[in-house]
Amino acid sequence: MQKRACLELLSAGRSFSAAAAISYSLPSLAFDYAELEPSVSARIMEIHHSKHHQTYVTNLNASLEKYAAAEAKKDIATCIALQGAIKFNGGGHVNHTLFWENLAPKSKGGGGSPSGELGKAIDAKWGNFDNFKSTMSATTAAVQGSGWGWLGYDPAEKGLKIVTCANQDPCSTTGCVPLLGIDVWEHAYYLDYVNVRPDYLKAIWDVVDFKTVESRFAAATK
Ligand code: MN3
Repeated sequence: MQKRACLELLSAGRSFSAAAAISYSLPSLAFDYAELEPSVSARIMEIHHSKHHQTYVTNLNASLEKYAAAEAKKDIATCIALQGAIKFNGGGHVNHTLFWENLAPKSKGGGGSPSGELGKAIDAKWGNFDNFKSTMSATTAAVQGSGWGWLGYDPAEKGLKIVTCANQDPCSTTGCVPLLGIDVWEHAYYLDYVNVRPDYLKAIWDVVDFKTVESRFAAATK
């Protein structure tokens, strides 16, 4: 990955330090860990945010530091070797940052339905909101192994799309702008739902914040 593309990819939560490497930090949440219950337990939220997401941030920063050192030495072999770690941990950071922002407790706007232009676009593509939800849940449930389901906006086709990504590949690798992400790594649901991923994918809609999804759609289509 070219460094420039890498920087564009990793636009979330970035700050510049005196060193050549860029450092990222764990974003704070707009709600308490327990506030997404019963859809997502406080225990899952705490581990998911403070352990899993933190680890992606820590490993991303370490990889970028090594990358900057290798680049300064014109050590292209090391730069190439680091690209997998940058994609995985950078994707993990970008994906989780988007995910937390598109979740909210019911008391703070979670569990609503899309309105405005997004609501119209969803109805035009899937007939109605319930059909969209069941289609996205089914598509996301079918991810093999660890990955993500996304509602994305495809600028080439000027339309909405449901896409899935393996591991921590960001939605942008599909050519779509991410609007709504659902994490289906086992760490996102196993403590609450054990092996029944579809039950998690039913309950998650009660804490999706469509105001965030609408503003992402507006930004992508303007
Ligand atoms: Mn996760």
